[in-house]
Amino acid sequence: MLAGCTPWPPDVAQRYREQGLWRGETLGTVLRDAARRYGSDTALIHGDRRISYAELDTWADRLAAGFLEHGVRADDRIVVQLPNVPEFVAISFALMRIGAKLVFSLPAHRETEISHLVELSGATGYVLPEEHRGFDHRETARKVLEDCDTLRSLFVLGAKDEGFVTVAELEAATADPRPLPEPDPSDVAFFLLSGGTTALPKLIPRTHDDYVYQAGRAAEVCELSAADTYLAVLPVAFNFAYGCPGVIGTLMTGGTAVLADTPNPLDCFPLIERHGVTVTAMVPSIVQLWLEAAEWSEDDLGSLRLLQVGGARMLRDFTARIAPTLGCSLQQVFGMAEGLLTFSRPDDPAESVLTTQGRPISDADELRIVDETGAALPAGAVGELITRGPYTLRGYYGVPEYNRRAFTDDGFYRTGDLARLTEAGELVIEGRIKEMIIRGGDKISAGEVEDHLLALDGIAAAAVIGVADPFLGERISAFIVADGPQRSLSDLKQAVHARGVADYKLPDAVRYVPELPLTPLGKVDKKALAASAASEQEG
Ligand code: OOB
Repeated sequence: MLAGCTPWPPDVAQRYREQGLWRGETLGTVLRDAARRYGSDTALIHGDRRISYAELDTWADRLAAGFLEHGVRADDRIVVQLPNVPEFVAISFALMRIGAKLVFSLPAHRETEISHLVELSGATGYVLPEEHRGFDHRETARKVLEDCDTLRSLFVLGAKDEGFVTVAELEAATADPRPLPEPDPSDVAFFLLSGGTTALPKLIPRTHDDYVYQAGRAAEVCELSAADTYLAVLPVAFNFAYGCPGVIGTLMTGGTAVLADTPNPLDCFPLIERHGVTVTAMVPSIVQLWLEAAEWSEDDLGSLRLLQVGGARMLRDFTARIAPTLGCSLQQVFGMAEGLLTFSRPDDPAESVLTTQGRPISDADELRIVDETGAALPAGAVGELITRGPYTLRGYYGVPEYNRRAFTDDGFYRTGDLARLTEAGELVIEGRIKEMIIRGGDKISAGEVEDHLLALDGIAAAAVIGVADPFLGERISAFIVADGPQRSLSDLKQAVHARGVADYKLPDAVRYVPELPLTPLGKVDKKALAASAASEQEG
């Protein structure tokens, strides 16, 4: 495995292989096999473009030759920042076939994030779009090239420009007829970014073995087949849309992946009707938009059979609206770029689907709920979720000090999520440990206060954060999007109090906002809320 990454212990790896979980296949061969089986079937759709399995396969080979010709080698780290376009998929397979390690960056990333990723990974190359949503990424690329010593090559999807190799130039390379040396399936295929809300992202090494297993297993649980059409609503660089089962799982089962430019229902609903989309995945804030749009939209969503929703907490009132409004089954998903996935299953009891995040996708996933001392808690008790398994990382890239805190001695990843397990083994996420507000010594889960606020009439959305306070250490600050009359702070406190809640959990301050700030992935951006609370305090 690439230096700086933490391999699974040899006996564990051997067990995963013996159990047939790790198949010893690279993602590059997975596409090769799919092209053999599904040849002329449509693999990808974007706008008016349709790309067959066979075309995608040879395209990836041509691009691989192009990258080699332009100096990319096995083990080079390459930051890839592309929107949802077929080139994203072809380029990712091309680099994986060479054995180069992709670092998936999001379209919303700017100079700070890209420099950080290049430095953290020691990247030698950066693949970018010329322009995306009105932003010229070439400017960023030039600055990053100047600032980061390791970076040598800039690859642009767009017109020829000084200092850039275009994707068209890569495609024009003549493939060496000799087959490329096959990368080691147990080695890193790419790096995903941690969704850390407090710091810049860390790099999560994902191996061919672990990711082929994850995407394939996720596809099985979703009962994907060649008859399915998956709509990539979220950025494909996001684990959820890439391989849970996402685009990779769809390609493994012979289906078609449609790439959406935005998650907006105005873009997505017509795609569902036009291509007969059967499955898609999104975060709750996008579902909210879809539910509103479905009320008036005339697009036919009848083909949709499964909607995967995950990434942030949802209340039962909300989950209960999804299936009836969109006319498909809801699947709750708890996931993380680090690995572990839990899905509710099509045949789970209706109430479980509405109120739990389902069960792990693999029997080999190990989940424990532990207290502050690390002692395991019984079913029903809330504590920190820790996990290990065949597709959950054993260490972030190049941060040994941090890894000592983020993992237990026996290799469990400390998720930082507060959760409980039901008697039936379903996971229920209750909040984030780091979103624990410590107010005058009392510990309060932000999620719990948010749930109480959301249960009141006239509140469409609520986010709660801790704000530094000279007397209490922290006080509870609530940001509310109202869809009814706004309550004064004292009325709000009374209303929450009337729900039978301890006084120390009542908000100390409330601010009404037109909407909550969201991260690029559509989760509430608590960092932005904290910054706005801090600037108000100063002012
Ligand atoms: C997904 O991945 P990340 O890496 O962006 O974020 C992971 C974190 C989890 O640790 C948890 O705090 C939160 O997001 N989360 C949820 C959740 N699913 C994820 N919190 C409550 N309920 C859920 N259902 O967000 C992600 C990756 C793959 C599939 C789905 C989501």
